[in-house]
Amino acid sequence: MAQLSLSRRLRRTPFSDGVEAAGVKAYTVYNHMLLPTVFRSVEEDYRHLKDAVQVWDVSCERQVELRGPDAGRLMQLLTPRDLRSMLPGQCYYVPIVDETGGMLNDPVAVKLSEDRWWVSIADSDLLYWIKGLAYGYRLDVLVDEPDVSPLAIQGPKAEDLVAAVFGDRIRDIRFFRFDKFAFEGTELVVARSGYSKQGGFEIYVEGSDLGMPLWNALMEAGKNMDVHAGCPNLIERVEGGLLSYGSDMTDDNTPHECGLGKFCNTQTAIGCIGRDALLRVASEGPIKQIRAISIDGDAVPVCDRHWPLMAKNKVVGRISSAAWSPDFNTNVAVGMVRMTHWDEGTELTVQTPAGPRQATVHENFWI
Ligand code: THG
Repeated sequence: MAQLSLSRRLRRTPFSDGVEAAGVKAYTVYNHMLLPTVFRSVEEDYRHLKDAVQVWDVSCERQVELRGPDAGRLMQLLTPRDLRSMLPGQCYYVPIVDETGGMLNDPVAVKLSEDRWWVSIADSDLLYWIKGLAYGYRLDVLVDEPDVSPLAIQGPKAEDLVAAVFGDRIRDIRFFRFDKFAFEGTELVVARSGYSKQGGFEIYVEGSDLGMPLWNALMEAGKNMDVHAGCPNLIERVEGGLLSYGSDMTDDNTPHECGLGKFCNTQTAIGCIGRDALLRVASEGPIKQIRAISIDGDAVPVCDRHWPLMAKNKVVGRISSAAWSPDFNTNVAVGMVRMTHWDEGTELTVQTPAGPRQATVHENFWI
């Protein structure tokens, strides 16, 4: 396999020295930044994530900061999720849509105060859309990308590790809430969240200089907990049904097609740019939707293009992510399936690069 050429365009992170010292074996590029994908092997990393605790360099989850009197109004322009009841200290998973109802991103919104928000983005250049809206609507708000880099602590021992560094008060943080905790004299936002179903925290590291000291403190405190550097794990996130923007959905999809209807309150999200378009699709319901799919046979190859899903000789959907699951002893996958074939138990054929395989549609993911 060829190598990935590095340059200043492909950004390093405040934790890159630690990631390299931990023996990173592969990266992907996400928001023009390095994102580790493998340390020992995808399967070993998976086992360790489910059994112990990992420290993840997810700096590539860049923050778009909205600051000023119109920050809340701008935030509601972006999403069909009703934000009126959201309080400072809360995080919301928010679909972001354009004027056609197409998904532009699926970030975590962090409400720091009434007039200050962070939008913790997935892999698309959302900054320019938000800046354009702020300018076009002549809003009194500053929009930029601050020097904030999330570091995730994930796994069953995550709470013990984070408590060892920040103190027992960390245990009081509820899911998708945050509080502030001091590290070397700087107050940092620490939330109970993260891109795994194993539980854990995300530390929003403000100021790159703090990166390696914090990385080292966590590694030192976790020595007796089998802590290791890790990263979002393909197998675990497919088992858990965590979607990947750009892979599982694009601006061609509505939130309803992505199964994100539960994060939309389109009727009451007054202001949302895509509201009229989404009210139309929400009334009828989508005609295709993301589903969990199991694929029979031995381990499938990496899914780096759509794999057609067939019923008889007709294409009725496509697979977008797939991996062998040791715990479920089958290939787990994410796919978009037409309404006529999306019911639980529907049997289809998937055309993989390793040949045709039998596949089964499920209404729920594995975790
Ligand atoms: N954390 C932060 N920023 C992020 C991600 C993250 N930015 C990029 C990417 N991940 C955005 N996508 C997601 C997808 C899923 C979730 C979070 C961000 C997620 N979903 C939970 C679930 O589906 O079970 C919970 C959602 C809820 O109940 O509100 O956590 O991971 N900072």
